[in-house]
Amino acid sequence: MSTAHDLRARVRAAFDAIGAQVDLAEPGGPGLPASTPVTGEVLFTHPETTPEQTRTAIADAAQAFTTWRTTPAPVRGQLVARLGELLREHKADVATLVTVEAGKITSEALGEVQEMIDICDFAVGLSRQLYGRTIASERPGHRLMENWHPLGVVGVITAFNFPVAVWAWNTAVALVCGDTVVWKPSELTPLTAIACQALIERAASDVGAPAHLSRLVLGGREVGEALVDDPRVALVSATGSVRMGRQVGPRVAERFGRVLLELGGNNAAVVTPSADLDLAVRGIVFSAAGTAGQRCTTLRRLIAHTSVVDTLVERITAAYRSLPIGDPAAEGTLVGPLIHETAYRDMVRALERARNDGGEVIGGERVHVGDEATEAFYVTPAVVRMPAQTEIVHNETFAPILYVLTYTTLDEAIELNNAVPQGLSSAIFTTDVREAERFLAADGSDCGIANVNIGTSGAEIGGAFGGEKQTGGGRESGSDSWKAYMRRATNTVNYSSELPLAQGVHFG
Ligand code: UN1
Repeated sequence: MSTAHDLRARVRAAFDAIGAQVDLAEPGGPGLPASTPVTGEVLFTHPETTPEQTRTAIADAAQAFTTWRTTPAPVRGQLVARLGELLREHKADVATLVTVEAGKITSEALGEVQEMIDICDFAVGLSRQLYGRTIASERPGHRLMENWHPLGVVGVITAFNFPVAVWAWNTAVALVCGDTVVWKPSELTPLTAIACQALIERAASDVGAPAHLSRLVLGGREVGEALVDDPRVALVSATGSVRMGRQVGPRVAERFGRVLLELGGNNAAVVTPSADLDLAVRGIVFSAAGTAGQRCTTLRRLIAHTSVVDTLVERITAAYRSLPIGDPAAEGTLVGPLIHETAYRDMVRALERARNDGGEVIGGERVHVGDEATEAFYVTPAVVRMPAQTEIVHNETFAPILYVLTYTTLDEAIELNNAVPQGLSSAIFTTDVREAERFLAADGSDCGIANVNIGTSGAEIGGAFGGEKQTGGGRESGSDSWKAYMRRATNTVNYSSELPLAQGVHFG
C-alpha cells in the first residue's frame, strides 16, 4: 500500500520530470491543501490565486487573444502539436499525478492522458479544417458565406474526476480556434493542473507562441465566480454537478456570455433477451464499477428484461466479488478509492434510501485498505435490485451504485431510460437490429450519447461529448464541437454594380 511519504515522492519526481516550478510546501503551511484519496491525507499545500489575480489572469488572456486571433489557425495548431508531443513524453508522469490526486487506477490514469493526446491530434487536424459554408444567394452578383472567427477568452472549469482530459478537450480545441484560456480546476486536483500548466507553457515557449495563452487559477468559489462574472470571458465551459451548472448558467447568461455545460448524468443500459450476456456483463462491470463509479458517464441504472435479469445480476455480482479493490497504483487493482468522505457518506445515504424503498442491496460496504488508510474511503461496488424507480434512482450519486430495474416491452425500457432528469449517456445490449435501431431513433434514448453493445462510459474523443436535459446541452471534444468555441459571421458580398434588395423589396 502506498504511504503518504511514497505519494509525496512520486509527486515530486513527476514535477521534476515535467519541470513544474511550483513551491510545494509540506502540510500545515499557508496556502491550499493538495490531498490524495489514496490515503486520505493532505500531501502538500500550494499557493492560492486570489480573485484579484484571477482578474489579472483574465486580462492577460484577453491581451494575448488580440494577437492569437490573427495567428493563422495551422500555426496555432503547431502549439497544440507540441503539447501533444510533451504529453506523449510525460504520459507516465501526468498519469502518476492523476492516480495520486483522483485515485484512478494506473491503466485508467494512462487512458486519461491518452485522451489528452488524442484530442491534441484531433485539434491539430482541425486547425486546417475550420470550414465555413458558401450559400447560394437569391440575388445576382452576390455571394453569401459564413466565416468562423475566434471568440475570445474561454473560462474552463473542470471537475476532479477527469482532472486533465476535460481541460485538454477544451484547451486544445479553443487554442486552434484562436481563443485563449483561463482554467479553474477542481480544488481537489491542483497538482495535475499545475503539471499541465507547466507543459502548455513549455509548449508555447518551444514554438514561440505568445505567453499567457493559457492561464491557471487555483482556488475555490470566489475564483470561479471571478471567472463566471467577468465580461471578458466570452465562453464559460463548465464540467461538474447540476447544482454548479444551475448557478453558472444563469450568471453567465445574465451578462450574455456563452456557456457550455457538461453536468451530471444518470446513465442506463438496457439489456434485451437477445443480448450477448458475456459481452453485456463485461461492458456493465466496467461502466458501473470502473473509476469507482466516479465518471459522469458511469452506468447507474440497469434496465434488464425480466427473462435475463436474474442471470445478469448473478453474473455481475460474481464479477464484483472478484474485483481487486485497493491502492490504485498497485498492479492488478481495478477499483480505487472514492474521492473523499463526503462521497462515501452520500453513497451510504443513497443505499439507505434505496433500502427504505424496498431495494435489495448487494455490496456497497466500506473496505479498509492498508494500515494508515483510515481517512481513505474504499468501497465494494453495489448492485441494488429496485422494485420500482423511486426518487433515489433519479438522483446521481457519484459512487459505484448500480440500480437494477426490469421491463417487459422495449417501449417500457426506453421510457425508463428517459425517465430521469439527466440525459448524458445510455446503451442497449441486443443482437436484434430492430431493437438497436429503435433505441437510437428519435423516439428512442433521449441522451447525448446512445451506444449499442458497449457500456455508457469510455467515449472516444472523435465524437461530440455531452448530453441533454439537466446534463446541460453542451458538446465538447470531437465532431463539430469546435463551433461552440468560435463566433460565426454571415457575409454577403455584392460584386455587381446593381443593388437588388433581398425578398424583392423596392426602396426608392
Ligand atoms: C467525465 O466523466 O466528465 O466517456 C468525462 C468517458 C470519458 C470522459 C468522461 N471519455 O467516460
